[in-house]
Amino acid sequence: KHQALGPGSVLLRQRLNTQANPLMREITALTAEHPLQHMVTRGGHAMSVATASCGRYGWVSDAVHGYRYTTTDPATGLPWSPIPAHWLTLVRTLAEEAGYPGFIPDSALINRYAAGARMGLHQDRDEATLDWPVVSLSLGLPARFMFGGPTRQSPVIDVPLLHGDVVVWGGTDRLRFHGIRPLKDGHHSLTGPYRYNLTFRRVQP
Ligand code: MD5
Ligand code: FE
Repeated sequence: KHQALGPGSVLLRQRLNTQANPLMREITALTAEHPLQHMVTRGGHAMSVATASCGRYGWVSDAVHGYRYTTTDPATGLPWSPIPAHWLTLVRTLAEEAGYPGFIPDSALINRYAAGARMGLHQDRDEATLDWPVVSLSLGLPARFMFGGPTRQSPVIDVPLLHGDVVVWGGTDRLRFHGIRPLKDGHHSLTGPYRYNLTFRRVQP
């Protein structure tokens, strides 16, 4: 049930059950207000993953400024919507199960992968504090997660991430390189042709 992926990382396989349907409905509502966007990296490449955020801080990128967190959505000019209260409760429980009690995220990133979408090896280090874990929820189509090490050259292990899986990445694993291999096409009864990934973070201490 609780599988250690690394010294600070825990995979909670198929942890989401009845929560998956309401999560998907709320994703649909949130992304109606804050449309999923293919953010552009510094240098001008559009990402294949489409993203939106909620919470006090949202993760954005554009060709001029690169990756950063903002309090307003560049697509609409509006403040990001609050993280739904029951998401906060769920995520706090999941983090506690993984050994990180008291987690209150101030940012939730919604990643949508269509067939062929991928995320190259990277570190999550745009946050002003690295003391808290990242809690990641997978919905819909399966993905192959690449779990690397402290450098880009470190060997990578492949971990399948399936509908309902939760991973909590903390401690010394917080800065490991990681990515997602190109999504295979398919159909899922809840998400259709997509994989959704929700990642919850603490951006400001
Ligand atoms: C995904 N998303 O499945 C992943 C899940 C992202 C991203 O990578 O940046 O949106 S979060 C995976 C993660 C986060 C923090 C640390 C580690 C993995 N790690 O140490 O391997 O779309
Ligand atoms: Fe990441």
